[in-house]
Amino acid sequence: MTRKELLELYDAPLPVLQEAATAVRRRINGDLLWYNRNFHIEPSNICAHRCRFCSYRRDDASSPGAWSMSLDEIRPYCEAKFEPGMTEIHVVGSVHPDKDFGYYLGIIQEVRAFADERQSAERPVTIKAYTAVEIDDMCRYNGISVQDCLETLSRAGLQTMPGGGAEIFSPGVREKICPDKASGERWLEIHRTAHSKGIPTNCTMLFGHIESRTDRIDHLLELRKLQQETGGFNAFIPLKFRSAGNSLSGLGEVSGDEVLRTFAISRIALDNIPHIKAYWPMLGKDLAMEAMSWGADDMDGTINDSTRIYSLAGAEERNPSLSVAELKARALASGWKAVERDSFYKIIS
Ligand code: V47
Repeated sequence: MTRKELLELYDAPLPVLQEAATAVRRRINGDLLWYNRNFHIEPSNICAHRCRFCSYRRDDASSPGAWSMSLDEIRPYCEAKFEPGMTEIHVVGSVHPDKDFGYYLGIIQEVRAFADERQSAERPVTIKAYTAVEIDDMCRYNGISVQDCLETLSRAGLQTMPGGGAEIFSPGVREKICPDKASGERWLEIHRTAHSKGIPTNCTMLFGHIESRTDRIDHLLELRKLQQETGGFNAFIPLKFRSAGNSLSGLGEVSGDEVLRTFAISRIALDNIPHIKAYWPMLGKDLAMEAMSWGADDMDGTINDSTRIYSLAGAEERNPSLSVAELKARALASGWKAVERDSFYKIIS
């Protein structure tokens, strides 16, 4: 669909939009509801950047609520969070002003060594690590190319990348909400390079702050274009802006209807990306389940209380954990068939 058609459809009566998105969802994913078993490592929240929507970042070690893990702390953290059968470790944090490439590489090496000991032949553990923004800063601060950076991380064990840092590609909006980090063009270039090296990635959009619906559609169309070129995106994740504890708090938050409309438009605009993820720690479990009937097909994972980015921004889930039993029961109650996947959407059970 064209930009104009998508913009018109955004305003269609809710049942029309829902039916259109569900038709695409069913064509691509049938009645499956995908999930995985995973935990996150957030090595630090001390960050060189000052994104206005972020409630998680701290200036330095003396700031209240700041943390920073040393390499020696990575393994004990993995020991505490890993449960037998988990298949993914998601590593994402901040751009620490004092850490060099050796630190980020060291984290991957530590996590890989831990995962190699704990994984089984049936359930290998995948490392999904570092947003394009983190990669951009590693390259700039350490004078290395994106190619070399990704090759080195991939040799150490990075297998796929999360979709964070995309925010909204519109330069005007980016200038207002996150002026000092990688541009939209740079974000796309880094994902293009990852795909060319056989590293699949996810993509995201942060919506519900100062951007317009047109900005969102332009963002989706850029992602669609890159996917047509590379085929390297596994999943798209619309991230609803949560307003607590950041400098955009005064904006409040968009309604549930607007969230569901955005999921529906995303599913329709991005029918060349196989999965739309409703990330439950951000949306809350109820809205994430509802999104399944508006184009989404993937809930992300069990998490095991290992992320703080969203609870600090006001998300309902203070200590986010979702058991497989609860997930299956919720899926069944809504008429979906829960399937456990690995990081590449191969069915595990
Ligand atoms: O880029 C930060 C977002 C992202 C807020 O790829 C906020 O599987 C809403 O991308 N309100 C990082 N959103 C997280 C991310 C992610 C998460 C889970 C799974 C995957 C995946 C990727 O979080 C940031 C930013 O867009 N974010 N602050 C906030 N206040």
